[in-house]
Amino acid sequence: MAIRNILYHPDPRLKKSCEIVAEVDDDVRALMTDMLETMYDAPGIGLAAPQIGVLRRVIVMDCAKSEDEEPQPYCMANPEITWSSDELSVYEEGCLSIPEEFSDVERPAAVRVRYLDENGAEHEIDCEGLLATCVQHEIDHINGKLFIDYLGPMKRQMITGRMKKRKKERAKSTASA
Ligand code: GNR
Ligand code: NI
Repeated sequence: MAIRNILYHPDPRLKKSCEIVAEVDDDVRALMTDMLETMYDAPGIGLAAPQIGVLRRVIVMDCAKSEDEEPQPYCMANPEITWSSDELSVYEEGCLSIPEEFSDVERPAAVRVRYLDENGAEHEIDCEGLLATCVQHEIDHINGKLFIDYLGPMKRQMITGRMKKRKKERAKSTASA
């Protein structure tokens, strides 16, 4: 078990479409465990493998409402949206790979998702509310897409510009440390 480093936008690895998982083996299970640990530590409600530099179709989520509520971890390999509602909803989204930036994104309010769990068993579940938003955000990651890709070019460039500036500042402070 290990907390992994999260990659920050812009990074070419966050723009790649990820590889299908041929088999949910011990290697994939270890990846899922590390991803959950990294996500809870951050903290975040979801994490996709490319965010830790692993270009495979694996995501994890936990959208439990509060700290007192039971944890609701999901580990998914090869998640696929098999149905989307016509109804849309807007959430203010954030991303662990784009820290401190938040924007409204409109997406289908409900989706059905088919995936393999940590044992390789197939499931199909209906998601609504925050879980629906989160699972679409994570599936976008494994297709090389970020929530800022839904914004207009001006907003997207503003955010990317700020992220590049912070990347330089981080590089400077580690060089002088
Ligand atoms: O922690 C996260 N919060 C969040 C809030 C609204 C919509 C999506 C998300 S996912 C994000 C974690 C993350 O970056 N997952 O890829
Ligand atoms: Ni994200």
